[in-house]
Amino acid sequence: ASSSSTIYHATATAPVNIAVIKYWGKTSTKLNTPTNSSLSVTLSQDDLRTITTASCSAAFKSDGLWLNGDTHDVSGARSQACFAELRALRKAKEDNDPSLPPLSTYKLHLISENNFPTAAGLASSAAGFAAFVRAIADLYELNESPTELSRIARQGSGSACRSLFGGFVAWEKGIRDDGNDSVAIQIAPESHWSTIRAAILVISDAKKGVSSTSGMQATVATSTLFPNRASIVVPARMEAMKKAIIERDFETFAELTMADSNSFHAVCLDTVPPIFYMNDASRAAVRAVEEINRCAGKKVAAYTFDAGPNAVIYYDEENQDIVLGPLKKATANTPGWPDKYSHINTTLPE
Ligand code: 2P0
Repeated sequence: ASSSSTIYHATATAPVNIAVIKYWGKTSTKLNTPTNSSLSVTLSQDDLRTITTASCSAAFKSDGLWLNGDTHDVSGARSQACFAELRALRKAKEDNDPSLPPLSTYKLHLISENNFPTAAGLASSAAGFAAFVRAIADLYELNESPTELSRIARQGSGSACRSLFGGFVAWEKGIRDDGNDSVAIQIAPESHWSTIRAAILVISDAKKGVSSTSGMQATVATSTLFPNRASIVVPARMEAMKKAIIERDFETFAELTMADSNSFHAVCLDTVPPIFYMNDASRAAVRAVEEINRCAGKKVAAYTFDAGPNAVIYYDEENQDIVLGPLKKATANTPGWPDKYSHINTTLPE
């Protein structure tokens, strides 16, 4: 039995994903639709994740979100779009089954916690909005597929759509004007290639200087390299990357990952005014990986950098010693390399 003070709740987690083919650029800022498709690897829940409890009650006075104990504004268009979509799906369920409590009419409270520094270029918004959508969908007992929920999470933060799945995930940019086919699909589950590892070198946990949203809009508006990247380079890479993943071809995976990170940071530099996300320590990590691969005589490690200086290094677990040993040595000798957060070694879920 329910009363006006009944509180309904559900808890969900979503891991961080790290793109190997980068999302950078929007065709619509309102719909959060991208100029190019992207592809990522979802990290283990045990390593970097957001955990969110969604609750609702007739007694709640307003919608609210608390992240790591601080209140966050949910009046923005992105949070509101997610709330509206999820409530509409719940409302349809209630219309079909009048015995259900009218949760769609209640205000929502979201309590969220990250187990990693927020806004440090570690894709906190991706895990955040994915957990936000997943928790409310669970609270509302929605049966929508992860792909359908990804359509909603995309409106919160683009990269969040990819965190609805584990394993290897593509965000297909879609061709519809309403954005409804701009969704995530799983290319392969984590079990397909469970020996892949990611080492995250946290060079700085400071909040990034240029937000992704404003940075990508500036790039789209001013970079002359960007149209070639979005329409020619990335579409070809998406196909090659899917093939490399299906075939568990680490060398091709590594080549494409490094090339796409460099292409993304090149269009950032080509933006007016230029955007610098990588720093001297980031470049030292690049040189260390290049040297590791040269010594191995093949590509055993791949670096990638997001909208911040932190390095993510992908490798196959069989090469752990030849990758992490020299990487630790090289970074220990680098001026400006931080003592804290030196390495978070992550594994994909089993
Ligand atoms: C990615 N990044 O594919 C790329 C690589 C950063 C560099 O997705 O404006 O926070 O919320 O849609 O998703 C960061 O962009 O941007 C991002 P919004 P988001 O992971």
